[in-house]
Amino acid sequence: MTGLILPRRRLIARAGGVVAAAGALPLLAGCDAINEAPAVRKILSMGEEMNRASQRALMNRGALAREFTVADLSPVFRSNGTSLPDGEDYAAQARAGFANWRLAVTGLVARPLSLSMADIRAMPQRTQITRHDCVEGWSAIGGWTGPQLRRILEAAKVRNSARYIVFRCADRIGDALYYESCDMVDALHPQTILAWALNGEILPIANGAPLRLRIERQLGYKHAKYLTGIEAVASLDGIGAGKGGFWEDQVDYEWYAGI
Ligand SMILES: Nc1nc2c(c(=O)[nH]1)N[C@H]1C(S)=C(S)[C@@H](COP(=O)(O)O)O[C@H]1N2
Ligand SMILES: [Mo]
Repeated sequence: MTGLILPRRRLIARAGGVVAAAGALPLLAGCDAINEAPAVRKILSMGEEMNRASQRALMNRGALAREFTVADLSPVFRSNGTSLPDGEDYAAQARAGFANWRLAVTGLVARPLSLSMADIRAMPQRTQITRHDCVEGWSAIGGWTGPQLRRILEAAKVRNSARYIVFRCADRIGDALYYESCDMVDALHPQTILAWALNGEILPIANGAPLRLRIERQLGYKHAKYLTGIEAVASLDGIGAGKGGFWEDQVDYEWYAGI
C-alpha cells in the first residue's frame, strides 16, 4: 500500500546518503587534483541539490494543504473503514443527537477537559475545502468545519513535555479500538481541525459523527473518526501495539503519512 509514500522516503534516504558523502569530502580538501576533478565537482553539486531537497521536505511541514472552492466539492463524500460503530452505547448517543457525547482531553495537560459538542461548536471555527487521499486509491473533496486542534490544546494548557497527540475513537475493527496519533507539528498545524460538519451539514455517521479529525497534510487513515478523546503523550510506547495507529499496528502502514 505504500506506493504513495515510498518515493519521498527514497528521496530522503538518497539525499541523506549523498549529503553524508559530500560531508566527508572536506577530508580531501587539501588535494586540489581530486577537488577539481569533474566527477567530484558533480558529486558536490548533487549533494548541495539533495541537501536543499531534503531541507525542503523537512521544513515545509507548516505549509498549507491546497484548499478548493465549493464548485470543486465531490458530489458524494464516500465512507471508508467503519461506517457505523458497533454497540448500544454509540446507538444511544446517535439517538440523542450526540447531545451527551464528550471529548476527553487528557494526558500531559495542566487542565484536563471534557468537552460537549456544544462546547466544541462554541469555539472559534475554521472551514476548509480539501482533498482527502486514501491509500486504497480514491480521493474526494469535502468542506469541513470545526475548531483547530491547537485551540483545544491551548485551552487544556498542553505541557511542553508533550511530543504526540493520540486520537481515541469509539469504533473497533476486530478487537482493537481504532486510534491514531500525530506529532506536535501536525497537531498545531492551522488546518488540523476537529470537524463536526461536512459540506455545511452536521457530520454524517458514515463520516465519523459527531467529531472527526481532519489532518490535511496526511493520508486518509490518519483522519480519525468517532473521536472520544485526545491525549497528549511523551511517547507512543504502550499505546495499542506501540506504532501510533490502528493500521500502523495491524499492517505496517507508515506512521508519518505526509502528503
Ligand atoms: N475511527 C475510524 N477512523 C477512520 C477509519 C476507521 O475505520 N475508523 N478509517 C480511516 C480511513 S482508511 C479513511 S480513508 C478515512 C475515511 O473517512 P470517510 O469515511 O469520511 O471517507 O477515515 C479514516 N479514519
Ligand atoms: Mo483510507
